[in-house]
Amino acid sequence: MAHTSLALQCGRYRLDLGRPAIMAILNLTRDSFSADGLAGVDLGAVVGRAEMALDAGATILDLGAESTRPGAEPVPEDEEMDRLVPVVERLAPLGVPVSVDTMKPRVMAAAIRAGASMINDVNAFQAEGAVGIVAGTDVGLCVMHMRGEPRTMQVAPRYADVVSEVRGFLGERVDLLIAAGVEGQRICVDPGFGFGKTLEHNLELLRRLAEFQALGFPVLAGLSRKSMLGAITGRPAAERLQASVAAALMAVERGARILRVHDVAATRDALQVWEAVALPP
Ligand code: HH2
Repeated sequence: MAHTSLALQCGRYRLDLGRPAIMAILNLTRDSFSADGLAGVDLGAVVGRAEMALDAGATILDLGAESTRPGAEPVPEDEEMDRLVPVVERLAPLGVPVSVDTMKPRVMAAAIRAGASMINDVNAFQAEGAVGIVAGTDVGLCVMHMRGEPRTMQVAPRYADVVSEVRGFLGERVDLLIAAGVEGQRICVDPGFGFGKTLEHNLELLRRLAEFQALGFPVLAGLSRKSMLGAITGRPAAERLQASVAAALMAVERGARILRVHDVAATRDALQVWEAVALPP
């Protein structure tokens, strides 16, 4: 089994993953912050939320301007860029990597120019030109598995063995990135909970998450408030904090080293307990 690196290089930052890191989700989608569309992102509010997330223990900020919820419609490229670029410029000086969650190569390039240190692509850099854009930079990359595309991905997804198929896909994408010149230390991998998977697929992925360590890259897990937790608990997204923390801990127990979460403070507390037990001084 390959040795999983316990660090991630994101531009000028080297994230030590000896202890799991928290990536805070900051959504710039129209429904989160806006009133008036393109110019509707309230920069002050986003910066305030980012600072709160950092105070609470986040060490990566993940900005997204296009919802990838099942059934979501794509956001036009220019609109996505207009929402993201001013925010990246404001957050980049805060002293932690700013990650941008996008599938679009032009948006990736604009985000990197604006100061992003990481690109989080739920489409695993499969869009034409995406690999070329990120290969020529020094940013960190999150390579995630998705079956299909957000509009249709939850329509009857099937796998013979979800873990080996998702892992095989991630391995191929990583090989391709490395062949294009990306240093391995810039890569992390993510099985993509909820992206073209049934509840049973998601549970199997979490149960067997440790098998992803064989790829040799840090594993990122995004379980926060996901509908799989709603299916289990019967609760709406706003009431899934406890379920999210439970799922995050199970992911860490199985080797995840970056947790993408909405609720940073609660996740931090849970991780501190886990660290006290699992990582004695
Ligand atoms: N999940 C969402 C978006 N981006 N990126 C990674 N690497 N892993 C994930 O699991 C992941 C992701 C879900 O997106 P959305 O439904 O838009 O909501 P939110 O961003 O609030 O989680």
